[in-house]
Amino acid sequence: MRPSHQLCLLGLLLISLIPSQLCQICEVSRENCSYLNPLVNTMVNSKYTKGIQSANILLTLRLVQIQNQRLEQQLTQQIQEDIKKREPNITSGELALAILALGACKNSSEVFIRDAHLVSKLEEKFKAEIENMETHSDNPLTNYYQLSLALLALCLSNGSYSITNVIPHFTPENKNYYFGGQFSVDTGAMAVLALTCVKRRKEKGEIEADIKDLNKTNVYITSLVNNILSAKNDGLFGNIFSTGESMQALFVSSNYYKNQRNCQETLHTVFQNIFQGAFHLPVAAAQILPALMGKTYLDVNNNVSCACSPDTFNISTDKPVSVTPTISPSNISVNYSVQINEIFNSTKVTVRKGSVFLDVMMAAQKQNKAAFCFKMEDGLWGPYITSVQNISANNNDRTYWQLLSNGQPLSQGAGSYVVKNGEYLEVRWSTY
Ligand code: CBY
Repeated sequence: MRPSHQLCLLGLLLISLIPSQLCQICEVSRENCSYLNPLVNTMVNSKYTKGIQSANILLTLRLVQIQNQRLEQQLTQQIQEDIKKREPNITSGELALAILALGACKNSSEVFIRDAHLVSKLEEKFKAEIENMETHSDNPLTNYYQLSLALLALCLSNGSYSITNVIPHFTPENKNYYFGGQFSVDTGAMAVLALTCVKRRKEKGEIEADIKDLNKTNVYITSLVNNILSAKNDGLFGNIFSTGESMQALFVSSNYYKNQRNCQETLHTVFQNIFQGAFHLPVAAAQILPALMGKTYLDVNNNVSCACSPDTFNISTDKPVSVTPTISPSNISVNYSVQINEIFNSTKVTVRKGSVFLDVMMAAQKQNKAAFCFKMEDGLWGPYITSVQNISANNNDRTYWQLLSNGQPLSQGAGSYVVKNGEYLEVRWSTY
């Protein structure tokens, strides 16, 4: 554990002890530690029922050494059971996160990872992603965020992959870094972490690679970092939900946070968002907390024993800020439409004040099933709309149902976005 991290956890060391090489990391100082309490409380006090999908939460608990044995045990068990039950259908990114979380520090899951052959299963899933790209016009089975997670987990857990075959797929020119023409900062950040892991292992002589491949890796990292930096807005990268992982990418591969002003700018906006309750979903809290405590996914180290530091966060047992906002008795009315190419189906619906996008979709469906019927799947980020009017999203065609308000794409899902009176809401059949 780095000294400055201990400061946050234990409040023991003086700032002057922090070695200067750590200046590239932008983490919350000891006196501001309490700003992180809402994030920790959300993670610790939420109900987890989603099996392997909760791997992201366990990974963060272990990385930042939040001691909660009951929760760690519960999540570990759920993840292992889900792997046994759903293995062939688990995606590459889910399995990668599970391997990272279960093996984040020295613990008894090591045996499970080995006996269930998780690393070789991930190698297979990674290959299948690349094969799908070869047969489906460069489209992976899932997406590049997951492909990057898979490469990262393989790199950290000594899995095998051919650098010469894999690295060219990560060229920043690849369309999979872009959704609807816009650079996906989350995806770029995860790719930087994965490529930096490969680069470091090669530099340390732990893996063999051609010098040409190493040079390519360096060029790709630099270019992806520049794309992340170009997506800067008010100290955030992309939006608030991509900032944590972007910070991690910048920590491991750039000097951006050497400048304290850059760090203060990011932390200021992140704190504001914490106050406003932006991180009410445990996954959102889990994805930003490591960076705020100066940690990155590259710190996953299965040789370090799992934490036994005292609880220093003020973990309350209160329920976290509710996901469903308090519904007040007054009603609001919004416009809702479904757009498929040039065809629009529009309606006006009345919902309770404080309702979310999904409530509007359900009210419209009740009004007119033929025009507004839809299906969804429950994920870590809440409901994901899979089909509307029986037209389904498909990764091989890069199609999905986009959510918009007043013509602008939303940065929250259907279960989180709180609608306003008079707003024009839309689900649009789109390609990404
Ligand atoms: N995780 C994944 O595989 C998801 C990767 C991710 C890059 C993710 C964002 C980033 C993250 N940190 O987890 C991602 N979204 C992807 C890849 C996608 C595509 C999914 C299809 C595929 N090929 O796998 C796709 C279709 C482009 C997509 N996201 C769509 C949407 C919209 C969902 C609408 C619907 N049909 O329900 C939506 C709502 C955007 C819109 N306006 O339509 C959307 N995503 C959002 C807002 C988000 C953010 C969620 C933020 C929040 N608070 O709810 C996101 C964090 C995330 C999840 N998407 Co996508 C990005 C952000 O805003 N920073 C790995 C797995 C193991 O867990």
